[in-house]
Amino acid sequence: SVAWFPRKLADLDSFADKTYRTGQPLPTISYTDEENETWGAVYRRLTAMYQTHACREHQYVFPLLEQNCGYSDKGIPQLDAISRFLKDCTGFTLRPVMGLLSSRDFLNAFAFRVFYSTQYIRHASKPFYTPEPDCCHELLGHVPLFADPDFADFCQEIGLASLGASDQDIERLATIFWFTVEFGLCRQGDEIKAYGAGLLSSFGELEYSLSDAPELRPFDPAKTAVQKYPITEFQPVYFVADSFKDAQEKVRSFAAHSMHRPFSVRYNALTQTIEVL
Ligand code: H2B
Ligand code: FE
Repeated sequence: SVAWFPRKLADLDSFADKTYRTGQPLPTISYTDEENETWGAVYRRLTAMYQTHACREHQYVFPLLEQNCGYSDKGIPQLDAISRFLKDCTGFTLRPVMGLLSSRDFLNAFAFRVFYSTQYIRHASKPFYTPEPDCCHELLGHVPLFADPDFADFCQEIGLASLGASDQDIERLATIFWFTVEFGLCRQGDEIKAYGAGLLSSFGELEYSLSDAPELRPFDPAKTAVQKYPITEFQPVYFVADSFKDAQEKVRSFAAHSMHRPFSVRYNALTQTIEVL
């Protein structure tokens, strides 16, 4: 028998704080002036770097978020408008979450193109540092990429691989997630650009990651999955993807050949359910 894992969208309602239910509008938050100012400071500093450091997909989507979702340095945009926009682009939707989920729950949600987003913001006394995800990280780092079809497919591939996976394989997928969705670099023409949200939401590490200091290696799931990494310092090693399509193919092959899972899964987009094969 196979351990429980979510097979339909509403199964995700048992994750997180259990107050959000599939289909409900996302809660609107009233942010204080101080919170909006912190957002503004981070926004101005990061957006000034995106033209030179962010991958082309991020640069393409960002103005669309300004036009459609209220992105600006004037205040923190609301999840509901962003989730609707993403749904139209790639079928991705957002759910609110109050803190960290387990790796398994967090990754499982990607199988359904669902991303758990925090809504709070880092403290005003340290606008350029946060040890935990906050709305600057989610909305400036993650959200733009979820509007890209190839990136959405890539994320879902990791999510599908995580369904019913052993604890050890979840650990390996979480490490792949770390070096791609969080800290990934990609090749674009003869340049290297950032697509990882941990880079796109950190002024200092975004600069550092594209300098001569870190070591760059080609993305290869079997190797990337076992790479050790620090969580409170800049990464000594980054992995470079050739494209999101290529990265997706590599993760798919990794899931089929290198994971210890006695079944495979397929997503039925019409019913938003998982079929076990
Ligand atoms: N939970 C939440 N709410 N946000 C995250 O970014 C996050 C998480 N990251 N749980 C996960 C863990 C990540 O560190 C990997 C998959 O373990
Ligand atoms: Fe993140």
